[in-house]
Amino acid sequence: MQTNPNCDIFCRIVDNYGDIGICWRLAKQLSQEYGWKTRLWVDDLHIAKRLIPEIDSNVDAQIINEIEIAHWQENFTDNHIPQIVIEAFGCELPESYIKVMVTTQPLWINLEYLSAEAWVEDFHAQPSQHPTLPLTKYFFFPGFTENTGGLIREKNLSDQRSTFQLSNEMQATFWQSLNIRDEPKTKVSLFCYPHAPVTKLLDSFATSPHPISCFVPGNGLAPIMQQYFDIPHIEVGMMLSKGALHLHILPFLSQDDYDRLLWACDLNFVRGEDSWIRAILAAKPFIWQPYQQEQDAHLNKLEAFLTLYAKDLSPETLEILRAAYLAWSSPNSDFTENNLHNILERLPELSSHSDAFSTTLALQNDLASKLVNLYKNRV
Ligand code: TRH
Repeated sequence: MQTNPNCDIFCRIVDNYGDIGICWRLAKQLSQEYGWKTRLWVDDLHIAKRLIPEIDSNVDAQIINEIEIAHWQENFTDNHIPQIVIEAFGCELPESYIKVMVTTQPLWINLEYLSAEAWVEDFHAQPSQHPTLPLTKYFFFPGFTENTGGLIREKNLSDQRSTFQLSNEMQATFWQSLNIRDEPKTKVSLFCYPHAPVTKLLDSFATSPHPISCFVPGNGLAPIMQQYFDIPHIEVGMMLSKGALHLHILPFLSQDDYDRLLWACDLNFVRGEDSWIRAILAAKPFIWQPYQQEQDAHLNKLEAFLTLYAKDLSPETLEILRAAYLAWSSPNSDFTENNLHNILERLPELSSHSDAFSTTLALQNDLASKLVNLYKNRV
């Protein structure tokens, strides 16, 4: 009988939370659903602790949720090579480790960033020979079609999400846990890069014909909020009002609570990669701000996603959505009241569209199961 394989995931935290957010989510799924003995190498335990609060940042090796979290430091000496090695986002494995890999020949995966661009299908799962050593690395591209690596999606996610969305009691408990009184306002969550036209969005909320509750988790936008409301400091738990806008400052939530926030809101502003995927899987309307890239390459990603996501929308709604996405994410963008108010008017159509899109995606195999199959086909 075959025993469950060991797997190392290497994560270098470039900036923000997406790298560790994705690696931690994948590590949990491989361990919990497939029994893989997973070790997660992270170079910055302090940032990782934001997402994994159980981490003791003074400890170089610790077990959390049956996953070993190991501190990846400059003087890397470990030479226990598992059956599967996942290098997240081309983070470059330690040289000493690669040399030992030559002897043991693990399945070496380079996990790439998500994109809806068509070329992804051609590059997914393609091998690449190491330039000097007898080693092969496979490029694993997440994506939205069956010919890509799929999306990270836990087995019970859809069920958990729909149970929560159908239960007034579960939602009430969630809002209570955040000390928020659940009122009949349009609920919007806001997670974005600070260079987004946040002030214009807040103005659009303030002039909305319907009251808006806006929830801002984490402190990334605190300086903007401070200036906008002209107050000396921002604290978790504050509720700030202007016109139709009621803005709630939330703590940085656990990944599970952040999911619940996305499930409970009527519209979600998300960014980067992992919050984007979670918003798609929340089956609610969302506006995505891609991670800014040189020469505006992120706008190609944005267009590719819109083409795929919005193809079944009515032409008017597609135009409204596209205008809002571009206004939110283009450099020097001019996000206007109309952008927001048009979206709010179309929420019912966008909502059933998002629901249908996430249902279609749920029929595809998820990223972890595709990884596991790649491994199984090799042994
Ligand atoms: O933090 P990000 O901007 O990460 C980015 C992207 O991944 C980008 O592609 C990459 O190149 C760059 O990092 C280096 O956004 P992202 O991907 O949405 O990751 C945020 C993570 O934080 C995600 O796992 C959700 C989690 N999160 C919480 O757990 N609690 C919270 O309250 C919030 C707001 C987020």
